[in-house]
Amino acid sequence: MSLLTRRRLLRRAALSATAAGAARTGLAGATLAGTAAAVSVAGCDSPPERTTDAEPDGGLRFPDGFGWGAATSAYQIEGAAKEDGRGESVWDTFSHTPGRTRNGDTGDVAADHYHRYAQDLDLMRELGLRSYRFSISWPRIQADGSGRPNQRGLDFYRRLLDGLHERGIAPMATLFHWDLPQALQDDGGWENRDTAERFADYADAVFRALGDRVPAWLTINEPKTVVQNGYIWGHHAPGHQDEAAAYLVAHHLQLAHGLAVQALRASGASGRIGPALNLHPCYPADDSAEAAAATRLYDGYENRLYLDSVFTGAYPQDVLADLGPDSRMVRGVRDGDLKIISSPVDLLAVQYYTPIYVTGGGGTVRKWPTSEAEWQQIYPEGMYDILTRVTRDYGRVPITITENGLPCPDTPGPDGTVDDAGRVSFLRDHFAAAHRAVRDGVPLESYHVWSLLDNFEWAEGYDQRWGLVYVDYASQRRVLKRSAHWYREVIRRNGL
Ligand code: GCO
Repeated sequence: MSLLTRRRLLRRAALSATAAGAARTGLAGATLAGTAAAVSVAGCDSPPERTTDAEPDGGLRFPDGFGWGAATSAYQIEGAAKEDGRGESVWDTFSHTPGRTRNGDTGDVAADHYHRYAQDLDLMRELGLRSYRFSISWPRIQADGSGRPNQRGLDFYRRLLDGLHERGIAPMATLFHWDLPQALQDDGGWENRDTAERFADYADAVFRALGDRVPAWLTINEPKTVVQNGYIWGHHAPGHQDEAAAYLVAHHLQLAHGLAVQALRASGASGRIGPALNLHPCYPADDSAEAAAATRLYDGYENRLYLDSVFTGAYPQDVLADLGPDSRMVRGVRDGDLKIISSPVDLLAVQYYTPIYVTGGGGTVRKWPTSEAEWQQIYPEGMYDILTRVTRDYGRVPITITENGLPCPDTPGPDGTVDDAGRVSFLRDHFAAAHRAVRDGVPLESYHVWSLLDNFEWAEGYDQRWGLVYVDYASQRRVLKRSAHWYREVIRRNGL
């Protein structure tokens, strides 16, 4: 791996480790070593411009039938970790490993959605959601990642899907949101090319069982996060720090995506399908030629590695050159792989949280205040930039936003309400940026706020609250936050 890349990754690891450390020790607003300036936690305490959110302003109308929605994932909300034949996932192993998650939190119970899904479906109807993006737990369908599907697991998702249809809410199902069956990890996980084949078999089983109920499928949630957090920095499952393996994992995740697309077509199921990518607009931190060059390569690792392979059938040459011909990734690509990966898709799921500012040395600096999540700079303009860039560079593939949101220190007041005014401001600004992109020709179909419910935020456990709906984990009581009431009005008016 080139010196630039190594320096970049090591610096990001240091920044990330500092951030994780800062977050873990509650120094969430701390000045991080090496950043350009002190950052403060914002986005949650900035009051909305208007005195009331009950009636969003007029003026910004979205296209008729726009798919206002919310998103979740199986391991983060379901709980019932050992129920009805569910097998172990890498996140069960990781969260039960001392020191891996904040306070030792696990997804054993989470928001108990497996048992409370009917109540949560009613909440979605109360909000007026048009669309709901969730994920299917692979170990609930195949306990060990292969073989005959678990009927009780399939039955849970049938009940959930039927409940969505009964309430007029369109389902969008993610096949893989990081909960790889542990048995497959024991066989090498995503470093093992066979796992991509196992994923295709699992996808086929799900398409055949549920394909008549699901109009939109997403294949792999955020392959980049599995690569970076799971294999470079190690603070996500499986917790490896192996840069050489990381980009071979990227290739196998992309291959799994392509094989699942082909499996859907072969199954005869009628739904649409596409990837779910967290895309970070990358900007030079200064106007030097070095920063421009470093930003280009950074964008290659952050965005083009995943977009180019799916939409152009080739990995970006600058990234391949930077990795080197002897890298495990380059050596792992076989003839025909990129043709599989670039099997035509019907939609692209974009997940936008933060921009990245790149220095001439290939490091990163912070330019905007962050949310409670130290890695999240609050920059609504980045939503406009990434949406218009994708349409400009990759054509008019229909786009759905499947994640956008922020964590806030939400606590119920004396009257029991949860006043997350900052989340209202954040969402309003990002909706407005998305509206500008639509006005400028981006074929945006829907927008899923992350997240419907407060949930298990991976290594941060339950300390970060991202939901429109507050979850009291002791009682599992749900409380609609101010942002949920505001969002309901946005949906009713189809705009701001
Ligand atoms: C991700 C995941 C979600 C996270 C959310 C907040 O994008 O990392 O898809 O599971 O919980 O993004 O970090």
